[in-house]
Amino acid sequence: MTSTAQERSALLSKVGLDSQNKAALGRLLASGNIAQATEREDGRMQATVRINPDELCWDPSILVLPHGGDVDLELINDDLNTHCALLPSNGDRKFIWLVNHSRGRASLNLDGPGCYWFSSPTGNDEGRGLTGAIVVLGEVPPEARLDRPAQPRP
Ligand SMILES: [Cu+2]
Repeated sequence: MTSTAQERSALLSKVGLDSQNKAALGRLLASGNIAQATEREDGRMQATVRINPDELCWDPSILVLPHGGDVDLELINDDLNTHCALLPSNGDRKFIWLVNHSRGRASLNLDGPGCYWFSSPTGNDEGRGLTGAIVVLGEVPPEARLDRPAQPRP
């Protein structure tokens, strides 16, 4: 059992789960890059998420939103294969085809703090590593709060 971040990434690497086609077909979600969405003056957030060539991994694979709300995503498929993106959004998930070397835009609304996943569900790409997470920071509404210990504040 690892206890520090260094130990964790060292073991992920040693086991071969931090890249594709080593220990497993795919790499683990949490082994990819992390990025934060930027905020425009109108309060909308924006970010760019890529599929790099021959990596079968979203880049970043973890996108952090500073708070709930509207986010405009630019999705860029630099891979030689056609992919798609199934994205979380209040009301209904959004789906977009990304043929090779194309880009697309999606506007999402995620108002609740928490973790949302997104993926390319075609041809088992999810299982091969094309699964990512959007993490919305912020206060959990009182009615949704679990009786958990006080969280460290920045
Ligand atoms: Cu795909």
